[in-house]
Amino acid sequence: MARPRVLSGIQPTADSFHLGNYLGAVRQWVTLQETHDAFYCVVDLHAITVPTEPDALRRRSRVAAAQLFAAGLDPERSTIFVQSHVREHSELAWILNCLTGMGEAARMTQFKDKSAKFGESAASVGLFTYPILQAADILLYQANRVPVGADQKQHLELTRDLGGRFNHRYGETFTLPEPYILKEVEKITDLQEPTAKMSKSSSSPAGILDVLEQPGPLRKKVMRAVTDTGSEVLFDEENKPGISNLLRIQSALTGTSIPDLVARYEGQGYGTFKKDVAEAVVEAFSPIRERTEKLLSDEKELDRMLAIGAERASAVARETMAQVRDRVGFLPTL
Ligand code: AQP
Repeated sequence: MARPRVLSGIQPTADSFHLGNYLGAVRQWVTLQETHDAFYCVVDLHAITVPTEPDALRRRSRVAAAQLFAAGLDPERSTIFVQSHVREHSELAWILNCLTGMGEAARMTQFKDKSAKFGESAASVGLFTYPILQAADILLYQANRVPVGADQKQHLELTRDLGGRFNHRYGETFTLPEPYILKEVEKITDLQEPTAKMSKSSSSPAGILDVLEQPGPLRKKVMRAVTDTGSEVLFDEENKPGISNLLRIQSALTGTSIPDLVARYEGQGYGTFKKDVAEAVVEAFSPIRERTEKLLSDEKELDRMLAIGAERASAVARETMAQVRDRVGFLPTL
């Protein structure tokens, strides 16, 4: 039997992924390549929905791809590619745009959050239709599962709605995907603002743990993470969001359950606990940083790996789009 297909994407919007991207997405991508036919992309078309400098985009796209390989994605088993290399993403997005209601698109909360920074009227139409492009990314590959963090749940629902609408209107064409969300790591929060999501673009440097950061600053940030009143290491999201976030991180990185961690640190105060969290983060990130640096030292080879991914992804995308064009009623090209 064919393996179920998985697809996910990550934006090249910073010079490093952060701990939320790593635990909420990338680490699961690595696990899923063992059991799934895996497609993962660096979504550069999504990155330009906010003003982006071309050289920074080029650099960040390579840095993102290198981190994916460095984190353990195997180009033999997974198809790793850059979104803009496969033209069909934009083409399908246009068709899905024409199936989406204005009100439906306006309900997407990520647009509201992200546009708040510029003011809604200054935000681009691309930012507004971002989730529709995301739906195209997923439907194009007939993905069964999409591993994401909790922030993407609403976009996955829209993807299912649009795929279902297309199928209903034009005939069965798309697989409707299920989100794949690991509850324990669905929302890693900012170290300085432990009720907000850790985020490439909205966290302050002190609140964010970057995968490519050196051990020294990583340790400092964990030690300075906002903790809560009291001194007991307890999991209590409401009253101790800072310590609860660190417990979630430590549990995900070491494989020790949260109750076992709470028992281990009983009566020891926050200091010892934070030191251990810092070590676990450094231990997880250092090998990825070193491998990323090595991959980036040979851009030609990295670009070659991405070209292979683009070719494999294009083969699937072309097949889907041939069917879509025909169903919609576009004339064939002779
Ligand atoms: N804090 C988080 N906790 C758990 N998962 C997270 N993800 C992001 N932040 C967290 C997951 O990482 C994947 C890739 O994210 P993205 O690049 O598409 O951008 P995003 O979700 O918008 O993340 P950021 O860091 O906030 O990026 P910017 O600032 O560029 O918008 C997704 O699966 C996401 O769920």
